[in-house]
Amino acid sequence: MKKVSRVVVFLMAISLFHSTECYADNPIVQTNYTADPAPTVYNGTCYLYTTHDEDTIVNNFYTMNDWRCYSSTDMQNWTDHGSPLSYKTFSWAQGDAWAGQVINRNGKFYFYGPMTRKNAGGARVIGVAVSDSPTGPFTDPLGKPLITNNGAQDIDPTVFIDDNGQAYLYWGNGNLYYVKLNQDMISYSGGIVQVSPKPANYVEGPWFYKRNNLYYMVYAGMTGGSENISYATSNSPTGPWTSKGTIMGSQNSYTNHPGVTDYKGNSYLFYHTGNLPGGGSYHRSVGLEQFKYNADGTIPSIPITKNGPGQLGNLDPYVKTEAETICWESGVETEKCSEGGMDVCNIENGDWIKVKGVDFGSGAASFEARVASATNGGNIELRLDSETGKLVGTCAVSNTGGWQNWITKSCNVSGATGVHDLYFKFTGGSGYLFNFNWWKFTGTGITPGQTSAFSQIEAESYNTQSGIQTESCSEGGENVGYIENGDYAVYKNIDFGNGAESFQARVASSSSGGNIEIRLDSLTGPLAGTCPVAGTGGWQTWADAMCSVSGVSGKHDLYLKFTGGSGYLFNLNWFKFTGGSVNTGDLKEDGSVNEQTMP
Ligand code: FUB
Repeated sequence: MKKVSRVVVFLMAISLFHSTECYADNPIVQTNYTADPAPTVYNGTCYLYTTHDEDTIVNNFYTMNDWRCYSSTDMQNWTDHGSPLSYKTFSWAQGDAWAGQVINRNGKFYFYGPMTRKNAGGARVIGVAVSDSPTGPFTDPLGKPLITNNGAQDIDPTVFIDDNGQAYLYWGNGNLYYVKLNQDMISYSGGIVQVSPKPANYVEGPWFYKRNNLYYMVYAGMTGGSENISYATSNSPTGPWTSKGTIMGSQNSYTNHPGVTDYKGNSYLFYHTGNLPGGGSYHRSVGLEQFKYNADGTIPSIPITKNGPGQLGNLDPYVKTEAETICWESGVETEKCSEGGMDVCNIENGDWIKVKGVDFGSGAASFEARVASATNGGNIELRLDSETGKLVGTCAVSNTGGWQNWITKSCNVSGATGVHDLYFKFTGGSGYLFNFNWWKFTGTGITPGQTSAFSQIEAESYNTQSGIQTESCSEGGENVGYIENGDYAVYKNIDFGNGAESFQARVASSSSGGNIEIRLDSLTGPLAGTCPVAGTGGWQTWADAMCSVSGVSGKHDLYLKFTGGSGYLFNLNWFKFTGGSVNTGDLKEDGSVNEQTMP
């Protein structure tokens, strides 16, 4: 969605929701105007495909070039996957990327969508595209439309595979049509059938599915000059259809459009309204409501709410989360990220992101953010429960040399325990401040005394760090990498009990290595030992490096300070201390490492 003045957003939000809760959770996407929702569940995640109303409306009509994809595992925080395809995916299409749907068959994802055809007088047709991933990219396997029937009416395909493997494609504006798709999902057998009689007040936007042996056709019907959502049922996939009435009206939009799915044992209706600031019939936004089928399988009337459904479980802040996983935001946008996926961009002073229902458990100690900036940067304020709520940390971001030059910044956190809505409030000077790719908190650790120096400690479980990054490790999980001279990692509250005598580190290096200085309680604190790390022949060729330590017992904050020459020194997967003496590799006792234990 194009940035509008924050004052305008505020006033519009107040007038829209007539409530002090201006920042409600419907519509579920605020960075774009989205319409025509099409959900599908795959591998435990709910994927939502939408159409996209462009910010700039041309000829006072639907201005739509691409489809978008979002996903959620809690139905409140939605991750933006960008655009998996557009009308330009189809060489024969000239525009009008209208309501589509994606279905998974045999590990492939098939998208069906209407477009206007080039050199065909504006005729609408339906194309099919295929991908190996729910988030695309999709390609056109036919190089031509799949459905060309009645130029004005061939829109809004809905697809369903019955228990016997027969797939059906229904579609149509004004009239409802279907074909039986072949197993390949990109061709059909038999003719195009027009449904007669069509369901009562049928206009467009059909959504076809089956539940408990009953077939449902949910669709956009018409009453009182704007579209409602109505439905019909049948005992057969090809009808006849019994009209069951209207389940939802419309709000601030001429059209409405259903997408129905079950997810984690609940039933959901996706729809669209004109309820974002700047919204209307050509600036629509997808909303979401949970509902319960009546005992006889009928669908109750479903009101449009501002809060949407309940959150399905809390979000874990201690795993890496995409910055574009958003419940609500103010002012930011998203774009393709050079590190894959999307990042949050166009961040200006005062903008913010809300992430709902974050469980900090017994407490967070530090925060990491993957950021990039071509300007002077700014700050990420970490606040609880509102954008002006309790400040639990501030992460300063400086210039990184480019909008896609990514670094990981970390900062201390205190006072974040239990479940809260987490707000990232962005502050700084004027203009765009920085881009934001992902974030992660680190906990205060287990109860003091439980982090034993003698257990294997993952290098990436640090509380704070300087200069390093995490990456995926060939031995599983993650390792710390990109270590340069002077970088360090801090592990709080490590219990050395009655005393440690040796240190063992799992390391890999494609260069000549460096040293790990083992220091207590500060970066310049007592030096308990220095562990030399030699080259191992590769950044993922792992070996054990060892050294003796002395003068360390009881509980300390452990500082691992990395020293060496220029460039990247080595990677660190894990480390641990032992109570006995070790072979340090200095077999000749000449002060240098003559051998390290290889894997
Ligand atoms: O979004 C463009 C068209 O408007 C869709 O294809 C219809 O269902 C209606 O929502």
